[in-house]
Order: sequence, then C-alpha cells, then structure tokens
Amino acid sequence: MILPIDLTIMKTQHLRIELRHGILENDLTAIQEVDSTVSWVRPTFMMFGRQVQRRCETATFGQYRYRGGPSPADKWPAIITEIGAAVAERIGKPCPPDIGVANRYLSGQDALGWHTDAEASMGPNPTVATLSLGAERNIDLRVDGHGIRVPLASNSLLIFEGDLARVPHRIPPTNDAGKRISLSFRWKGESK
Ligand SMILES: O=C(O)CCC(=O)C(=O)O
Repeated sequence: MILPIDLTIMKTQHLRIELRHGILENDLTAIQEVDSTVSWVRPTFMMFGRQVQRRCETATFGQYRYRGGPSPADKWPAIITEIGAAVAERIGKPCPPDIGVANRYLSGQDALGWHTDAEASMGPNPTVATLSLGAERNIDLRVDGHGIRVPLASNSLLIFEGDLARVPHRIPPTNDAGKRISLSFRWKGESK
C-alpha cells in the first residue's frame, strides 16, 4: 500500500530523506531554459530479452552513464551549472556536483519505473538532490518496506543521503499532467 504523506524530513538508521521548497528564484524561467538547452534523448534498453523504450527523456552530465542511457555530455550547459551551484549552496555541498541527471516528462504518460540511485562509483553514503520544475508529479518511495507517495511541486528539492539502495522509487504515470523536468545532482559519499 502506498501512503500519501506531506514529507519534510525522514530519518532511518541508514538514510536521510528531506523535501525542501522554493529553491530557485524563478523556476518558470529555469524550466524554459533547461527545456530548450538540453539535448534530450529517449533511450532504449534490454529488458527480459526485449528492446524497451524508456518512458521519459533524459540527459546526463559528469562521469556517469545511466543503464542504457546516453553518453554524458562533456560540458554542462550553463543553465545546468548555474542551477547545480544554487542547489549545492542551498544544501551546503561542494560545487560543482559530481554528476547531473536530467529527466523530461512530456505528459502524465511519461514515467520512470522502480529503481534505486545506488551506484558503486558513488562510494558509500552519497547525496542525491533532485529539483522538480514544471507540472507537479508524485514520487513513490519504499522506505524500510513502507510505501510512501510524495507530491513533488515545482521548485521543490528532494534530498536522499546515505544508503541509496534502501530507497527504491518511481515516478508513476498519471492521467493529466503537463511537462515536468527533474534535475538530479549527485555527490560522492564517504564512510561515516
Ligand atoms: O524525476 C524524478 O523526480 C526522479 C528522478 C530519478 O529518480 C532519477 O533520475 O533516478
């Protein structure tokens, strides 16, 4: 069962999850610029021996390659650098972030299936901060076996810190939603 909650901070033994609002001064301008600047692709990947198309468009920046995703851009577009710096400052992290991942959902039918952000190359206890721009969508999380549904308003920032393998999540499809872009900035972590 998925329980809708108004999340602010949640801590478990291995994880910290936080939702903040009002991150950028002008999220409306930011979404337009990111939308038109990023080279979006809709990758395909193999699942159970079949070629499947990803249900949203994506782009990656930094030393990272999504499973079946596009090669990361060598150069971060200026607007992504700028937003990454604003996010880093808001949460007290070094600038620039190690990695940026952008996702574009053109409508409510675009979605992202269950996955975790755990990557061996990110070391133990990495931080992932995801900025939402545009249409509000829900994110479903599984935390310690509990299903949680969190609405992600435009200009909100969802932060995961710790053992990311313990927080599977997805963006489920919905009937009517306009365009949404998420920008996920990631920092390598260290043992505590
Ligand atoms: O679009 C979102 O908010 C989720 C992004 C995400 O889970 C990812 O990039 O791995």
